[in-house]
Amino acid sequence: TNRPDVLDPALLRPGRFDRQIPVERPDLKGREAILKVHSKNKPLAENLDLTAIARRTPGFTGADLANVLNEAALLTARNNEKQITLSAIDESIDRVMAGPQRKSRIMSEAERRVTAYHEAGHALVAHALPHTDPVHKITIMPRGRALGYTMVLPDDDKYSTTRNQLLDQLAYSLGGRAAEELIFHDPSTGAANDIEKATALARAMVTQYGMTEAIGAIKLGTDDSVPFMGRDYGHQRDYSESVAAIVDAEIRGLIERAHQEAYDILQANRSVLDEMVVQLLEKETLNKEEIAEIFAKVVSWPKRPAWTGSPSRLPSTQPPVAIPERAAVAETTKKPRRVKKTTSSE
Ligand code: NHX
Ligand code: ZN
Repeated sequence: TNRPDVLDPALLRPGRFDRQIPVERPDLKGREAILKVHSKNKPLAENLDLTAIARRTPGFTGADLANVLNEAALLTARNNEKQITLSAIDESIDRVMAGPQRKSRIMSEAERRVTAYHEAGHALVAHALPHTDPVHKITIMPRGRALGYTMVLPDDDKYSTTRNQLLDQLAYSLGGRAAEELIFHDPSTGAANDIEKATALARAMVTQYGMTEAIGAIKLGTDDSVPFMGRDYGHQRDYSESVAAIVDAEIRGLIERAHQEAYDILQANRSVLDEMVVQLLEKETLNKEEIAEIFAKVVSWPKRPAWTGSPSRLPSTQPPVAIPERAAVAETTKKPRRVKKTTSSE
């Protein structure tokens, strides 16, 4: 069941269903193993690396991964090819994530340009901020309901997220809207989904993660991810009107600061933004290497000051203990990237 919360407690007493086994989304290793199972009877190109595919599909379920391989097989057959290549897999990952290409949707040059600035805005903000995942792909090819999208992908599976990572994510989400404002002074309705995501994230930071000073480490409201029987999805308020006003002010503050941050980053890197737009209008889709080349000149944005949540909790000036030598060496030989990340953080 997805709803253990509504089971009769009598069912869950010892001797009945007395053990709960959560089945979560697969991690990197799990995804690789699932891909192995579903690719068994499919003709994969020899150089196709299942680990690489697993890396590109964080958050995918087993069913999503099966779908990716099926779509890739169909695309391959449709193109009269014999073997499933990485480019077929790439297209099918995009399909599963955002829907099919809409080649027939005719976009005016003016709309393509707005889309290009919007996506370049997301990507530039993500690149400039220190706690975001690398930008993997940018496209202004319409797909599903979207006119364009920007994909960031972590190098490794992450099991928890810090406040700075979330603040960067907020700014990145608003980067598209900020670019529309900076360049055209007349924002579009298209950013609705970005705004919805940013608002939900800011609300969670305030009411679930204890990441603002005015509320502190208090959980507010009943869980809104699980619908209660017969009731709608939504936030059930279990706090007073006056606390609700503070929550609203904190959400507003988080969004407002992230929006400004995004705007400032774009303003400070205007020539790179324009260059990205020129390339997008010409090539439609840019991959990781092409993106890195254009972004080489981006000014890295400074880290935020230390934060403990209260002026009476002083951040320690004494650094944490070093990561044990053994672990560091083992990681260097396997995944050099991860070591770099952990040792360079403050
Ligand atoms: C429309 N779509 O509905 C057109 C076709 C601002 C350049 N009139 O933020 O495409 O305007 O970074 C999930 C996914 C609404 C839910 C995408 C709900 C898109 C997408 C509206 C780019 N990229 N917006 C974006 C976009 C649009 C929309 C969604 C969704 C645009 C933006 C959609
Ligand atoms: Zn957007």
